[in-house]
Amino acid sequence: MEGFAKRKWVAITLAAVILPMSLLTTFKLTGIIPESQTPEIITVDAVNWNMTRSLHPGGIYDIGETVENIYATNEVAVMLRVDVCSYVDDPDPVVGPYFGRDGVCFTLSANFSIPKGFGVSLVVKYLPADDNATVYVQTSNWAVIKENISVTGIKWFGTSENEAYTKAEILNSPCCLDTQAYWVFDDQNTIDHTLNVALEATYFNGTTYQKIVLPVALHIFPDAGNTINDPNVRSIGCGSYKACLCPIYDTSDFYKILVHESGKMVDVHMKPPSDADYDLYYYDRNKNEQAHSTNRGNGIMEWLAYPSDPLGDCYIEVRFYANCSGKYELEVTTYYGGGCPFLYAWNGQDYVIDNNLLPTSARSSGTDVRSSASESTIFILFFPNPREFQEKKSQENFDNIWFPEKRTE
Ligand SMILES: [Ca+2]
Ligand SMILES: [Ca+2]
Ligand SMILES: [Ca+2]
Repeated sequence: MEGFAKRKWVAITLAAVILPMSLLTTFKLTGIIPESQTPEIITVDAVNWNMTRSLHPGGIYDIGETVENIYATNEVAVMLRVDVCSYVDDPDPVVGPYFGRDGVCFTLSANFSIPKGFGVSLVVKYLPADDNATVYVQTSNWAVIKENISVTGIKWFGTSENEAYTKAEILNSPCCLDTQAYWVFDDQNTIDHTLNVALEATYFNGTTYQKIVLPVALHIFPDAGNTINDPNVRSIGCGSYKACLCPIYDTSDFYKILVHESGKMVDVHMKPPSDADYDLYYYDRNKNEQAHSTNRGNGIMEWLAYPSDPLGDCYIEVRFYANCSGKYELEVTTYYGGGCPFLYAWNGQDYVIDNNLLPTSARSSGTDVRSSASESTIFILFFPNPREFQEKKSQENFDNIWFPEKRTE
């Protein structure tokens, strides 16, 4: 009897161990309980944003720009949105997190949604790329909004050697994490900075674990020089740029445009703040002014186009004229324009390019614009490039067309 009882308990013990293990294995094999595994990592291309700093002691600039990186399939949707709110220049030395240093305040929103399977975790990482900047993540309750997640860890400051982060467990789908952070610079407006922000979303899709990595890279550059011979004249190519101007300290920003292609036009737009009047100037490689766009009035966009010089760099100046400090936007493009500024004119049947204009007769230089077309020609619209014209022309309602500048003669 004793031997039978012992065998019975051994059998029960074995069953108690083996049966759950078998069931566990079965459930894992059938996917009822997913086996924990190293997730497959999908890294999306980074979305970049840039701005230059200003030279305005005590100045606060509203930036109001959004940078988004999104990954969306039938399986999952993940989004990282960074709203760059403001730039603060040399603030009060006793008030944190800046303590007299300049920096950028931004809010961040991490969103996750999955129709099947389940989410595991959201991790937001902040990594300054250089030694002269620090990132501070807001931990106050008022600055952290959570839906269907549980925050499991925050490292509230980060340097180039130790990233800051917010880690959260996903409780349900959809879920989101909204928070705020400050990117603060230790240098005196002399070096470039980059902050790499990334959202890592891990989930189980019913078959395997996946991790989506969504990077956003923020770039901040020193103020562009106030004179054409300043060592901080900023070299740029085609693209969109943001920067600030203010009276007294930052009255001009000079850019060197690196386009050395024969027959191409350099096309420059500048949009000032709605409460400021800024102007645009163009200089050749010998630093002689060749064109300008100097409309009067707040918020008026400036535009000019000029043939690129295959032998050297040209220069662009954005100059403060009147009223408020603020952020302007600069856009540089190039196109083959036949060496002359052009406009579109109505020839009685269609809109056609009329580029029989001298380079110095760009409307921004104030010279009269004349056409070689027939007397029936009616000047209708000024467009900076053919692509933009075709896009606008395809719209049915011409009342909505954007006019870079209306002819005033
Ligand atoms: Ca500036
Ligand atoms: Ca400047
Ligand atoms: Ca102006």
